[in-house]
Amino acid sequence: MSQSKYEYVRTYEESTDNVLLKDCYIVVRVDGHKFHKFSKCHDLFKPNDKRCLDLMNESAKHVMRAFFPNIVMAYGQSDEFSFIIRRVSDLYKRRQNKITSLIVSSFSSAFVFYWSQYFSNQPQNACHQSVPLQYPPAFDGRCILYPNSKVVMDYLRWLPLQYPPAFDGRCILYPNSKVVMDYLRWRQVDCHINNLYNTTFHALTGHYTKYVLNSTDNSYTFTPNWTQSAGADPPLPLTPREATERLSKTISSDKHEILFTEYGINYNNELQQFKKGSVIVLDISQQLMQSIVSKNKKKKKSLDVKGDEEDIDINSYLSVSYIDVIKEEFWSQNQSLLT
Ligand SMILES: Nc1nc2c(ncn2[C@@H]2O[C@H](COP(=O)(O)OP(=O)(O)OP(=O)(O)O)[C@@H](O)[C@H]2O)c(=O)[nH]1
Ligand SMILES: [Mg+2]
Repeated sequence: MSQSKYEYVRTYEESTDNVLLKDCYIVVRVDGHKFHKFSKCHDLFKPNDKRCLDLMNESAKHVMRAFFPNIVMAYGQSDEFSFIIRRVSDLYKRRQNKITSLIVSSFSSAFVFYWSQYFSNQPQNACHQSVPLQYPPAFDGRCILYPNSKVVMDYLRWLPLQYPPAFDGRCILYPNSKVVMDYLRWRQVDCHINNLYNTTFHALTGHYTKYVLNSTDNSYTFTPNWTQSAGADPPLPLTPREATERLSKTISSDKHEILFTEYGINYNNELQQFKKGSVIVLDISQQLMQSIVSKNKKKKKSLDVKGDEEDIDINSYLSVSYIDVIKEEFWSQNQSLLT
């Protein structure tokens, strides 16, 4: 094919298309852009909205399926998710731009795609059809009878996206498994510190949402603004400024004490998902990995691009838990993860 005279501009791309150093773990972290505003606009429950955190997990699982089997683990809390890519991965020939941009965009579109499953009981797309107006609209009113509180709650949970959310992304290289473990410990400590602060802050301001989990079927009930009705004589809610001032010189044990003595909240009973964040592991045996590698070799495909894994139910290899990754125990039980 003959080349146009403008073809030379392509050479300029090479200088910014970094190839990531071999034999290092690649970590890509996505983070919600201005999620403070996003959560306010969508009236998310404080300090944690389980619907949003579950949606983040669903979006992360989509990314792990899309790049199967390159991402061995993911960790998420608040509006962020970190993806750990195998040390020996040759995903997109380790081109940084390609890897970061694809992970961020897959995550963002999954977040929008699955939104209605978590924030609505309406069929997909029902709330997003936009049809040009043909004539001035009129509104009717309707009265609906619901037989029980579950259906009323489902109705109230119906919440269309108000605007397209965005996520930023960054890519970091780590030279060995110890630093990757410390990276994940760093994110989990951050989750713990922020969650304890936010839980106490929103208790003080009266906006704390209490969740009760039914561990037999994983269903849950929740009560927004719970502290306003806590006990017979609940403390008066503070303004955000007063709450910030009250917490300014407190240490961790002070916050536990405020929660327990003033509101009857035992922080230890908060959902593990809120206290620890979400850990998603690709639990795939070396044997299965080997068979995928050899199958792809036969088809002259490398591990970098997802092969024909239609026969594999990838979801069955993805496990979500709210486990401690700071202690050694997790790592000794998952020794093959960071090989
Ligand atoms: N109410 C509520 N807010 C949440 C929840 N998860 C995340 N957020 C909000 O998301 C913010 C995430 O923090 P940051 O990433 O530091 O802040 P940001 O506003 O996203 O700013 P940038 O990341 O710099 O764009 C928190 O401060 C909360 O305001 C949730 O479950 N409920
Ligand atoms: Mg953010």
